[in-house]
Amino acid sequence: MSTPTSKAADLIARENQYGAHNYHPLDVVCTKGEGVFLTDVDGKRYMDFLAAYSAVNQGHNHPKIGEAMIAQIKTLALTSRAFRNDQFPPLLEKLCRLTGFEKALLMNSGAEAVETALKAMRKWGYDKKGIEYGKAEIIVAEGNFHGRTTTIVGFSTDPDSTSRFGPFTPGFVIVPYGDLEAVRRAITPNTCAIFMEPIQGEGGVVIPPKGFLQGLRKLADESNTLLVLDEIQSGLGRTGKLFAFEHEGIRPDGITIGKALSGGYYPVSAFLANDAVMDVFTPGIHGSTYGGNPLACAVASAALDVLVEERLVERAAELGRHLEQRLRSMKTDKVQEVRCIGLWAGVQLHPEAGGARKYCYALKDRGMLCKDTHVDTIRLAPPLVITQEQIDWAVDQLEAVLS
Ligand code: IF1
Repeated sequence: MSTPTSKAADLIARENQYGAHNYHPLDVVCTKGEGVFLTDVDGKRYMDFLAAYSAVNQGHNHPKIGEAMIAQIKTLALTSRAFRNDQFPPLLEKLCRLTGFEKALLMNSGAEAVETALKAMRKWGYDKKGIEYGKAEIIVAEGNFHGRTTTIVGFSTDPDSTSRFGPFTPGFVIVPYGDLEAVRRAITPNTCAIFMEPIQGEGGVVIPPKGFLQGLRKLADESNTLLVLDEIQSGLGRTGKLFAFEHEGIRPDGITIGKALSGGYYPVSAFLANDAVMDVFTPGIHGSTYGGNPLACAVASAALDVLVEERLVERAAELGRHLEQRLRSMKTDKVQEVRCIGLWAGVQLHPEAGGARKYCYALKDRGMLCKDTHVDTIRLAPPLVITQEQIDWAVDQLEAVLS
């Protein structure tokens, strides 16, 4: 593993001295982003196979999104929602037309969109389903990742996310991911919603059994329960569809989105649903200072345009098939399982391989950045603007370090 140069070492030391140690990042100190590439302070270029956890599906520093941001910065950045602005309505309309939902509620971080969705699910349960107040239950999945607030980590099954942050918010029922019978057994008259990722990202790109989402849809319909899906990481083209739920031809009652909604320029997230759910929100009961601000709307609008105009969803589908074929034909005895959908893959190694992190370090030395997860899995998620030649080069590096 290469050691940082003096410039990088100085910056790392200052980060360690003045920054909370809530991450253990790779020792690469980036100073420039462009498309699929990041450049470090010593001028070394890397191919980014994490894409800020799918926040830069459009590629780093996409000029069209940047230009839209700069233009808006020069006119109006923030009014708060106490007043109206000329960027918010067009973005709302664009989002609803693109997603097929009747309403959108704009927030900032993904966790805030998730918290918004949780509040909507519960209030729908009380106001519309008639659940006794205080007894609403939401069914969630083992291995979930929905953000880092205390309510959200309270229903995490990852000790790193949840330990020593209690006491937690009640009303969450955890079932094995992909297990429809377990979901069926967990449903009670107090269940207001089933809330899951259509594909689990942090879990290591865990793709549920075929028919799982269709089964959730059926169980939700049979029990007058909402089905809300967290598409913050799986959405906006990553899996080769605009949203991952489209792979099973179902419609959820609501989704959360974020990350690539702004192409990596600015925190923008949203909860989307039809009127029957969204009308639980009445004036003054929910909001956020920056939610739906003009700058966020201008950035998100351009980010969505890039997704559509550059056919990034179709690219992810087409190049994803190539990525999967290359990964599955790697000559290595270290790989236990390859999971791949669109341009999103988890390469799970045998425990005997010694953990994924050391291979991420070796890949960094070869000019490729990616992230390990859950000890044995290398997560691959390049910007959707990647080319087939770049995919081939990247898999060649991966095959070399795993040989
Ligand atoms: C970190 C993980 C990924 C998400 C889904 C909501 C959120 C996320 C499906 C919350 C955020 C980020 C958080 C970031 C690293 C990254 C992550 F490793 F933490 F789990 F992607 F897998 N729903 N995921 O993936 O969105 O509030 O962050 O905007 O916390 O280190 P956020």
